[in-house]
Amino acid sequence: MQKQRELDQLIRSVAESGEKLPVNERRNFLKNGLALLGGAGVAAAARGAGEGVPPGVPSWTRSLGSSVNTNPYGMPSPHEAHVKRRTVEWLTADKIASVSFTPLADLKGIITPSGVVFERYHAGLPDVNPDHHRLMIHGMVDRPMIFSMDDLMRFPSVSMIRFLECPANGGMEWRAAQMDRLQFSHGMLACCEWTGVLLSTLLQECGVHKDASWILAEGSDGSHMSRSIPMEKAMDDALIVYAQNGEMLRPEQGYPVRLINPGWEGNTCVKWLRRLEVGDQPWYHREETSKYTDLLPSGKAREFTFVQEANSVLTNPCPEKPLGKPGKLWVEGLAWSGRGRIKHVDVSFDGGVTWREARFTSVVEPRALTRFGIEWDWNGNPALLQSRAVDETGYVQPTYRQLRDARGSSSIYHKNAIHTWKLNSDGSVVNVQIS
Ligand SMILES: Nc1nc2c(c(=O)[nH]1)N[C@H]1C(S)=C(S)[C@@H](COP(=O)(O)O)O[C@H]1N2
Ligand SMILES: [Mo]
Repeated sequence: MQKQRELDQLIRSVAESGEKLPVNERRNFLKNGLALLGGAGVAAAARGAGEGVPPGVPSWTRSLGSSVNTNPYGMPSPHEAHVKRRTVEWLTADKIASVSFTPLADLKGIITPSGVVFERYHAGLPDVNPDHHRLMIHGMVDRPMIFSMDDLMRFPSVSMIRFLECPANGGMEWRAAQMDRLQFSHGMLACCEWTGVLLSTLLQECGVHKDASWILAEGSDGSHMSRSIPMEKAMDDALIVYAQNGEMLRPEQGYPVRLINPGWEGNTCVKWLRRLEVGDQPWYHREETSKYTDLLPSGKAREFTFVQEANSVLTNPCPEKPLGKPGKLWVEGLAWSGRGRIKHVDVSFDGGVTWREARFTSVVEPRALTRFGIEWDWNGNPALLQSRAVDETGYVQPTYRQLRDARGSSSIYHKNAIHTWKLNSDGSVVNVQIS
Protein backbone atom coordinates (compact mmCIF):
# COMPACT_ATOMS: atom_id res chain seq x y z
CA MET A 1 0.00 0.00 0.00
CA GLN A 2 2.72 2.39 1.13
CA LYS A 3 4.81 1.31 -1.85
CA GLN A 4 1.88 1.82 -4.24
CA ARG A 5 1.36 5.32 -2.83
CA GLU A 6 5.04 6.14 -3.31
CA LEU A 7 4.87 4.96 -6.89
CA ASP A 8 1.70 6.97 -7.60
CA GLN A 9 3.35 10.05 -6.17
CA LEU A 10 6.47 9.46 -8.25
CA ILE A 11 4.45 9.02 -11.40
CA ARG A 12 2.67 12.31 -10.79
CA SER A 13 5.95 14.09 -10.10
CA VAL A 14 8.05 13.01 -13.04
CA ALA A 15 8.77 15.52 -15.72
CA GLU A 16 8.22 14.14 -19.16
CA SER A 17 10.56 14.83 -22.01
CA GLY A 18 9.73 17.86 -24.12
CA GLU A 19 8.50 17.77 -27.66
CA LYS A 20 11.91 18.42 -29.15
CA LEU A 21 12.07 16.01 -32.07
CA PRO A 22 11.74 17.46 -35.54
CA VAL A 23 8.13 17.29 -36.61
CA ASN A 24 8.57 14.73 -39.38
CA GLU A 25 10.61 12.37 -37.14
CA ARG A 26 8.08 12.79 -34.44
CA ARG A 27 5.19 12.08 -36.76
CA ASN A 28 6.85 8.95 -38.13
CA PHE A 29 7.71 7.87 -34.69
CA LEU A 30 4.15 8.30 -33.47
CA LYS A 31 2.92 6.38 -36.46
CA ASN A 32 5.33 3.52 -35.79
CA GLY A 33 4.56 3.65 -32.10
CA LEU A 34 0.85 3.48 -32.72
CA ALA A 35 1.17 0.70 -35.23
CA LEU A 36 3.08 -1.31 -32.66
CA LEU A 37 0.73 -0.21 -29.96
CA GLY A 38 -2.16 -1.77 -31.75
CA GLY A 39 -0.33 -4.54 -30.04
CA ALA A 40 -1.15 -8.16 -29.87
CA GLY A 41 -4.78 -7.74 -30.85
CA VAL A 42 -4.34 -5.83 -34.07
CA ALA A 43 -1.20 -7.69 -35.11
CA ALA A 44 -2.80 -11.07 -34.58
CA ALA A 45 -5.90 -10.06 -36.51
CA ALA A 46 -3.78 -8.85 -39.43
CA ARG A 47 -1.73 -12.01 -39.37
CA GLY A 48 -4.81 -14.20 -39.04
CA ALA A 49 -6.09 -12.78 -42.31
CA GLY A 50 -2.84 -13.73 -44.05
CA GLU A 51 -2.68 -16.73 -46.35
CA GLY A 52 0.40 -18.11 -44.59
CA VAL A 53 -1.19 -18.75 -41.21
CA PRO A 54 -1.95 -22.45 -40.58
CA PRO A 55 -3.87 -24.25 -41.89
CA GLY A 56 -3.26 -21.97 -44.93
CA VAL A 57 -0.19 -22.54 -47.11
CA PRO A 58 1.79 -19.41 -48.01
CA SER A 59 2.59 -18.82 -51.70
CA TRP A 60 6.35 -18.92 -51.14
CA THR A 61 6.19 -22.58 -50.21
CA ARG A 62 4.77 -23.39 -53.67
CA SER A 63 7.42 -21.79 -55.90
CA LEU A 64 11.18 -21.62 -56.32
CA GLY A 65 13.10 -18.85 -54.68
CA SER A 66 15.79 -16.66 -56.21
CA SER A 67 19.17 -18.19 -57.06
CA VAL A 68 22.27 -18.27 -54.89
CA ASN A 69 24.42 -15.19 -55.04
CA THR A 70 21.51 -12.92 -55.94
CA ASN A 71 23.03 -10.71 -53.26
CA PRO A 72 26.82 -11.27 -53.40
CA TYR A 73 27.02 -9.20 -50.23
CA GLY A 74 23.89 -10.00 -48.23
CA MET A 75 21.67 -7.39 -46.66
CA PRO A 76 19.03 -7.63 -43.91
CA SER A 77 15.50 -8.61 -44.91
CA PRO A 78 13.59 -5.73 -46.53
CA HIS A 79 11.07 -6.23 -43.72
CA GLU A 80 13.74 -4.91 -41.34
CA ALA A 81 14.29 -1.65 -43.24
CA HIS A 82 13.24 0.39 -40.20
CA VAL A 83 16.38 -0.77 -38.37
CA LYS A 84 18.79 1.97 -39.37
CA ARG A 85 20.95 4.80 -38.10
CA ARG A 86 19.08 8.04 -37.57
CA THR A 87 20.10 11.64 -36.98
CA VAL A 88 18.54 14.42 -34.91
CA GLU A 89 18.16 17.35 -37.30
CA TRP A 90 18.43 20.14 -34.74
CA LEU A 91 21.37 18.67 -32.82
CA THR A 92 24.25 19.84 -35.00
CA ALA A 93 24.62 22.80 -37.35
CA ASP A 94 25.58 20.63 -40.32
CA LYS A 95 25.83 16.99 -41.34
CA ILE A 96 29.62 16.91 -41.71
CA ALA A 97 30.57 17.54 -38.09
CA SER A 98 27.70 15.50 -36.76
CA VAL A 99 26.51 12.19 -35.38
CA SER A 100 24.13 9.39 -36.34
CA PHE A 101 22.72 7.05 -33.71
CA THR A 102 22.65 3.25 -33.28
CA PRO A 103 19.10 1.77 -33.37
CA LEU A 104 19.54 0.05 -29.98
CA ALA A 105 15.85 -0.86 -29.59
CA ASP A 106 15.93 -3.27 -32.52
CA LEU A 107 19.23 -5.05 -31.77
CA LYS A 108 19.67 -8.42 -30.08
CA GLY A 109 22.55 -9.89 -28.13
CA ILE A 110 25.57 -7.65 -27.62
CA ILE A 111 27.18 -7.25 -31.06
CA THR A 112 26.19 -4.17 -33.03
CA PRO A 113 25.93 -5.04 -36.73
CA SER A 114 28.59 -3.02 -38.56
CA GLY A 115 26.06 -1.28 -40.81
CA VAL A 116 24.26 0.40 -37.90
CA VAL A 117 27.17 1.37 -35.62
CA PHE A 118 26.73 5.08 -34.77
CA GLU A 119 28.94 7.50 -36.69
CA ARG A 120 30.69 10.54 -35.29
CA TYR A 121 32.65 12.73 -37.66
CA HIS A 122 34.39 16.05 -37.07
CA ALA A 123 35.07 16.61 -40.76
CA GLY A 124 32.99 14.09 -42.63
CA LEU A 125 33.76 10.59 -43.87
CA PRO A 126 37.03 10.40 -45.85
CA ASP A 127 37.63 7.81 -48.57
CA VAL A 128 41.04 6.36 -47.67
CA ASN A 129 42.94 4.13 -50.10
CA PRO A 130 44.50 1.36 -47.96
CA ASP A 131 47.36 0.87 -50.44
CA HIS A 132 48.43 4.47 -49.97
CA HIS A 133 47.67 4.70 -46.28
CA ARG A 134 50.53 4.65 -43.77
CA LEU A 135 50.74 4.66 -39.98
CA MET A 136 53.75 6.55 -38.65
CA ILE A 137 55.17 6.10 -35.13
CA HIS A 138 57.76 8.67 -34.12
CA GLY A 139 58.91 10.94 -31.26
CA MET A 140 60.56 9.44 -28.21
CA VAL A 141 61.38 6.09 -29.81
CA ASP A 142 64.67 4.44 -30.85
CA ARG A 143 63.38 3.45 -34.28
CA PRO A 144 60.71 5.71 -35.85
CA MET A 145 58.68 3.61 -38.28
CA ILE A 146 56.15 3.90 -41.05
CA PHE A 147 53.81 0.92 -41.43
CA SER A 148 51.78 0.02 -44.50
CA MET A 149 48.61 -2.02 -44.01
CA ASP A 150 50.54 -5.10 -45.18
CA ASP A 151 53.17 -4.40 -42.53
CA LEU A 152 50.49 -4.29 -39.82
CA MET A 153 49.11 -7.67 -40.90
CA ARG A 154 52.48 -9.30 -40.14
CA PHE A 155 52.16 -8.70 -36.40
CA PRO A 156 50.36 -11.06 -34.00
CA SER A 157 46.63 -10.41 -34.25
CA VAL A 158 44.23 -9.94 -31.31
CA SER A 159 40.41 -9.87 -31.27
CA MET A 160 38.25 -8.49 -28.47
CA ILE A 161 34.57 -7.65 -28.03
CA ARG A 162 34.42 -4.14 -26.61
CA PHE A 163 31.91 -1.31 -26.49
CA LEU A 164 32.49 2.05 -28.15
CA GLU A 165 30.67 5.03 -26.64
CA CYS A 166 30.89 8.74 -27.31
CA PRO A 167 31.32 10.56 -23.99
CA ALA A 168 28.51 12.86 -25.18
CA ASN A 169 26.10 9.90 -25.23
CA GLY A 170 23.01 11.04 -23.33
CA GLY A 171 24.48 14.54 -23.07
CA MET A 172 21.15 16.05 -24.04
CA GLU A 173 19.62 14.57 -20.87
CA TRP A 174 21.77 16.48 -18.37
CA ARG A 175 19.22 19.19 -17.66
CA ALA A 176 15.98 17.27 -18.21
CA ALA A 177 14.50 14.33 -20.07
CA GLN A 178 14.81 15.31 -23.68
CA MET A 179 15.06 12.58 -26.30
CA ASP A 180 11.87 10.60 -26.67
CA ARG A 181 13.53 7.62 -28.25
CA LEU A 182 16.13 5.12 -26.99
CA GLN A 183 18.04 5.55 -30.24
CA PHE A 184 18.66 9.20 -29.33
CA SER A 185 18.94 8.99 -25.54
CA HIS A 186 21.63 6.24 -25.62
CA GLY A 187 22.49 5.53 -29.26
CA MET A 188 26.04 6.92 -29.39
CA LEU A 189 26.94 3.41 -28.29
CA ALA A 190 27.97 0.23 -30.08
CA CYS A 191 29.77 -3.03 -29.34
CA CYS A 192 31.83 -4.90 -31.91
CA GLU A 193 34.46 -7.56 -32.13
CA TRP A 194 37.57 -5.53 -32.95
CA THR A 195 40.62 -7.19 -34.51
CA GLY A 196 44.08 -5.76 -34.88
CA VAL A 197 47.51 -5.45 -33.31
CA LEU A 198 48.07 -4.41 -29.70
CA LEU A 199 49.57 -0.93 -29.67
CA SER A 200 52.12 -2.24 -27.16
CA THR A 201 53.39 -4.68 -29.83
CA LEU A 202 54.08 -1.84 -32.27
CA LEU A 203 55.63 0.33 -29.56
CA GLN A 204 57.98 -2.50 -28.62
CA GLU A 205 59.02 -2.70 -32.26
CA CYS A 206 59.88 1.01 -32.22
CA GLY A 207 61.66 0.93 -28.83
CA VAL A 208 59.92 3.47 -26.58
CA HIS A 209 62.18 5.68 -24.45
CA LYS A 210 62.04 5.02 -20.72
CA ASP A 211 60.78 8.50 -19.79
CA ALA A 212 58.06 8.56 -22.46
CA SER A 213 54.62 8.85 -20.86
CA TRP A 214 52.10 10.09 -23.47
CA ILE A 215 51.17 9.38 -27.08
CA LEU A 216 49.42 11.71 -29.48
CA ALA A 217 47.12 9.79 -31.84
CA GLU A 218 46.15 11.67 -35.00
CA GLY A 219 43.62 10.87 -37.73
CA SER A 220 43.99 11.47 -41.45
CA ASP A 221 40.51 12.94 -41.99
CA GLY A 222 40.05 16.65 -42.66
CA SER A 223 39.78 17.37 -38.92
CA HIS A 224 43.16 15.70 -38.20
CA MET A 225 41.46 14.80 -34.97
CA SER A 226 44.02 14.00 -32.31
CA ARG A 227 44.00 12.98 -28.67
CA SER A 228 46.70 12.51 -26.01
CA ILE A 229 46.74 8.96 -24.66
CA PRO A 230 48.64 8.02 -21.47
CA MET A 231 51.36 5.42 -21.95
CA GLU A 232 49.74 3.04 -19.40
CA LYS A 233 46.72 2.61 -21.67
CA ALA A 234 48.94 2.21 -24.73
CA MET A 235 50.82 -0.57 -22.94
CA ASP A 236 47.65 -2.16 -21.55
CA ASP A 237 44.84 -2.96 -24.01
CA ALA A 238 44.91 -0.18 -26.64
CA LEU A 239 44.37 -1.85 -30.00
CA ILE A 240 45.35 -0.76 -33.50
CA VAL A 241 42.25 -2.05 -35.26
CA TYR A 242 41.87 -3.04 -38.91
CA ALA A 243 38.85 -5.34 -38.70
CA GLN A 244 35.38 -5.23 -37.14
CA ASN A 245 32.88 -8.07 -36.71
CA GLY A 246 34.91 -10.40 -38.91
CA GLU A 247 35.53 -8.15 -41.90
CA MET A 248 37.76 -5.18 -42.58
CA LEU A 249 36.73 -1.96 -40.79
CA ARG A 250 33.80 -0.10 -42.30
CA PRO A 251 34.73 3.32 -43.75
CA GLU A 252 32.45 4.91 -41.13
CA GLN A 253 34.51 3.27 -38.37
CA GLY A 254 37.91 4.42 -39.63
CA TYR A 255 38.91 2.21 -42.56
CA PRO A 256 41.58 1.06 -42.99
CA VAL A 257 42.90 1.50 -39.43
CA ARG A 258 41.82 3.09 -36.16
CA LEU A 259 42.70 3.15 -32.50
CA ILE A 260 40.38 1.51 -29.97
CA ASN A 261 40.97 2.31 -26.30
CA PRO A 262 38.63 -0.21 -24.68
CA GLY A 263 36.28 1.33 -22.12
CA TRP A 264 37.46 4.86 -22.78
CA GLU A 265 35.74 7.83 -24.40
CA GLY A 266 34.97 7.07 -28.04
CA ASN A 267 36.66 10.33 -28.84
CA THR A 268 40.06 8.83 -27.95
CA CYS A 269 39.49 6.05 -30.49
CA VAL A 270 41.00 7.95 -33.39
CA LYS A 271 39.78 6.78 -36.81
CA TRP A 272 41.67 6.75 -40.12
CA LEU A 273 44.76 6.71 -37.87
CA ARG A 274 47.93 8.06 -39.50
CA ARG A 275 50.29 9.16 -36.75
CA LEU A 276 51.33 8.22 -33.23
CA GLU A 277 53.81 10.57 -31.61
CA VAL A 278 55.48 9.41 -28.42
CA GLY A 279 56.26 12.14 -25.87
CA ASP A 280 56.60 12.89 -22.17
CA GLN A 281 53.55 15.12 -21.61
CA PRO A 282 50.02 15.52 -22.95
CA TRP A 283 49.62 17.67 -26.05
CA TYR A 284 46.72 19.68 -24.66
CA HIS A 285 48.38 23.09 -24.82
CA ARG A 286 50.15 22.39 -28.05
CA GLU A 287 48.54 20.68 -30.99
CA GLU A 288 45.86 18.36 -29.69
CA THR A 289 42.79 19.27 -31.70
CA SER A 290 40.13 17.69 -29.59
CA LYS A 291 39.77 17.92 -25.86
CA TYR A 292 36.77 16.89 -23.83
CA THR A 293 36.40 18.42 -20.38
CA ASP A 294 33.54 18.33 -17.87
CA LEU A 295 32.65 21.74 -16.45
CA LEU A 296 31.78 21.54 -12.73
CA PRO A 297 29.49 23.88 -10.75
CA SER A 298 32.59 25.29 -9.00
CA GLY A 299 33.81 26.63 -12.33
CA LYS A 300 36.58 24.07 -12.36
CA ALA A 301 36.65 21.46 -15.09
CA ARG A 302 37.48 17.78 -14.98
CA GLU A 303 39.92 16.75 -17.68
CA PHE A 304 41.44 13.45 -18.73
CA THR A 305 38.16 11.80 -17.78
CA PHE A 306 38.86 8.92 -20.10
CA VAL A 307 36.83 6.11 -18.58
CA GLN A 308 33.17 5.58 -19.47
CA GLU A 309 31.74 4.60 -16.09
CA ALA A 310 29.11 1.91 -15.51
CA ASN A 311 25.83 2.56 -17.26
CA SER A 312 22.71 0.68 -18.30
CA VAL A 313 19.38 1.14 -20.03
CA LEU A 314 16.27 -0.89 -20.70
CA THR A 315 15.82 -1.68 -24.39
CA ASN A 316 12.47 -3.47 -24.03
CA PRO A 317 10.17 -1.82 -23.36
CA CYS A 318 11.30 1.61 -24.52
CA PRO A 319 9.63 4.39 -26.55
CA GLU A 320 10.25 2.48 -29.80
CA LYS A 321 9.06 -0.79 -28.22
CA PRO A 322 5.77 -0.06 -26.45
CA LEU A 323 3.95 -2.93 -24.76
CA GLY A 324 0.90 -4.73 -26.06
CA LYS A 325 -1.44 -6.23 -23.53
CA PRO A 326 -0.79 -6.72 -19.80
CA GLY A 327 0.56 -10.05 -18.60
CA LYS A 328 3.87 -11.89 -18.44
CA LEU A 329 6.64 -10.41 -20.54
CA TRP A 330 10.39 -10.26 -20.92
CA VAL A 331 12.02 -7.00 -19.95
CA GLU A 332 15.59 -6.58 -21.09
CA GLY A 333 18.40 -4.13 -21.46
CA LEU A 334 22.10 -3.46 -21.84
CA ALA A 335 24.75 -2.68 -19.24
CA TRP A 336 28.38 -1.72 -19.71
CA SER A 337 31.37 -0.39 -17.79
CA GLY A 338 34.66 1.04 -18.98
CA ARG A 339 36.32 -0.34 -15.84
CA GLY A 340 35.72 -4.00 -16.53
CA ARG A 341 32.95 -6.58 -16.27
CA ILE A 342 29.39 -5.90 -15.22
CA LYS A 343 28.82 -7.72 -11.94
CA HIS A 344 25.09 -7.38 -11.56
CA VAL A 345 22.09 -5.41 -12.73
CA ASP A 346 18.94 -4.60 -10.78
CA VAL A 347 15.65 -3.61 -12.36
CA SER A 348 12.92 -1.51 -10.74
CA PHE A 349 9.32 -1.25 -11.87
CA ASP A 350 8.36 1.43 -9.34
CA GLY A 351 10.85 4.22 -9.94
CA GLY A 352 13.55 2.84 -7.67
CA VAL A 353 11.38 2.11 -4.61
CA THR A 354 12.07 -1.63 -4.92
CA TRP A 355 14.61 -3.55 -7.00
CA ARG A 356 14.93 -7.08 -8.40
CA GLU A 357 18.10 -8.65 -9.73
CA ALA A 358 18.14 -9.33 -13.48
CA ARG A 359 20.03 -12.20 -15.09
CA PHE A 360 22.61 -12.02 -17.83
CA THR A 361 21.62 -13.41 -21.21
CA SER A 362 24.92 -12.78 -23.00
CA VAL A 363 28.56 -13.52 -22.33
CA VAL A 364 29.96 -11.10 -19.77
CA GLU A 365 33.14 -9.65 -21.26
CA PRO A 366 35.11 -6.80 -19.70
CA ARG A 367 34.37 -3.37 -21.23
CA ALA A 368 31.68 -4.88 -23.45
CA LEU A 369 27.93 -4.50 -23.66
CA THR A 370 26.26 -7.09 -21.45
CA ARG A 371 22.64 -8.05 -22.01
CA PHE A 372 20.34 -8.71 -19.09
CA GLY A 373 16.71 -9.67 -18.79
CA ILE A 374 14.01 -10.25 -16.21
CA GLU A 375 10.47 -11.65 -16.27
CA TRP A 376 7.70 -9.28 -15.30
CA ASP A 377 3.97 -9.66 -14.92
CA TRP A 378 2.57 -6.27 -15.96
CA ASN A 379 -0.81 -5.57 -14.39
CA GLY A 380 -1.62 -2.83 -16.89
CA ASN A 381 -1.04 0.09 -14.50
CA PRO A 382 1.41 2.90 -15.22
CA ALA A 383 4.91 2.07 -14.02
CA LEU A 384 8.37 3.61 -13.81
CA LEU A 385 11.01 1.24 -15.20
CA GLN A 386 14.69 1.55 -14.38
CA SER A 387 17.88 -0.46 -14.46
CA ARG A 388 20.97 -0.02 -12.28
CA ALA A 389 24.33 -1.57 -13.11
CA VAL A 390 27.16 -2.49 -10.74
CA ASP A 391 30.59 -3.31 -12.17
CA GLU A 392 33.34 -5.57 -10.87
CA THR A 393 35.05 -2.68 -9.08
CA GLY A 394 31.88 -2.26 -6.97
CA TYR A 395 30.97 1.03 -8.68
CA VAL A 396 27.18 1.54 -8.65
CA GLN A 397 25.47 3.47 -11.44
CA PRO A 398 24.37 6.78 -9.85
CA THR A 399 20.94 8.41 -9.65
CA TYR A 400 20.46 11.78 -11.35
CA ARG A 401 20.60 13.44 -7.95
CA GLN A 402 23.94 11.82 -7.13
CA LEU A 403 25.36 12.67 -10.53
CA ARG A 404 24.17 16.30 -10.42
CA ASP A 405 25.41 16.75 -6.84
CA ALA A 406 28.84 15.71 -8.06
CA ARG A 407 28.90 17.39 -11.46
CA GLY A 408 26.12 19.97 -11.69
CA SER A 409 23.87 20.01 -14.72
CA SER A 410 25.73 22.07 -17.30
CA SER A 411 27.99 19.25 -18.37
CA ILE A 412 27.68 17.53 -21.73
CA TYR A 413 29.83 14.49 -21.12
CA HIS A 414 29.75 11.29 -19.09
CA LYS A 415 26.04 11.17 -18.29
CA ASN A 416 25.54 7.70 -16.81
CA ALA A 417 22.63 8.28 -14.43
CA ILE A 418 19.93 5.65 -13.88
CA HIS A 419 17.45 6.10 -16.71
CA THR A 420 13.68 5.97 -16.27
CA TRP A 421 11.04 4.93 -18.79
CA LYS A 422 7.46 5.74 -17.85
CA LEU A 423 5.09 3.03 -19.00
CA ASN A 424 1.55 4.29 -19.54
CA SER A 425 -1.47 2.04 -19.19
CA ASP A 426 -1.95 2.07 -22.98
CA GLY A 427 1.50 0.46 -23.28
CA SER A 428 3.25 3.55 -24.63
CA VAL A 429 6.63 4.42 -23.10
CA VAL A 430 8.09 7.89 -22.54
CA ASN A 431 11.39 9.27 -21.30
CA VAL A 432 11.09 10.87 -17.85
CA GLN A 433 13.48 11.83 -15.07
CA ILE A 434 13.28 11.12 -11.38
CA SER A 435 15.56 13.56 -9.59
N1 LIG B 1 39.92 10.85 -37.14
C1 LIG B 1 38.81 10.91 -36.41
N2 LIG B 1 38.63 10.04 -35.39
C2 LIG B 1 37.52 10.08 -34.64
C3 LIG B 1 36.52 11.07 -34.85
C4 LIG B 1 36.72 11.98 -35.94
O1 LIG B 1 35.89 12.84 -36.22
N3 LIG B 1 37.87 11.87 -36.68
N4 LIG B 1 35.44 11.12 -34.00
C5 LIG B 1 35.66 10.57 -32.66
C6 LIG B 1 34.52 10.51 -31.81
S1 LIG B 1 34.04 11.95 -31.06
C7 LIG B 1 33.92 9.31 -31.49
S2 LIG B 1 32.66 9.24 -30.34
C8 LIG B 1 34.29 8.06 -32.15
C9 LIG B 1 33.09 7.45 -32.84
O2 LIG B 1 33.44 6.28 -33.51
P1 LIG B 1 32.49 5.70 -34.64
O3 LIG B 1 32.17 6.82 -35.61
O4 LIG B 1 33.21 4.56 -35.21
O5 LIG B 1 31.22 5.28 -33.93
O6 LIG B 1 35.33 8.26 -33.11
C10 LIG B 1 36.30 9.19 -32.72
N5 LIG B 1 37.39 9.16 -33.65
MO1 LIG C 1 32.46 11.50 -29.48
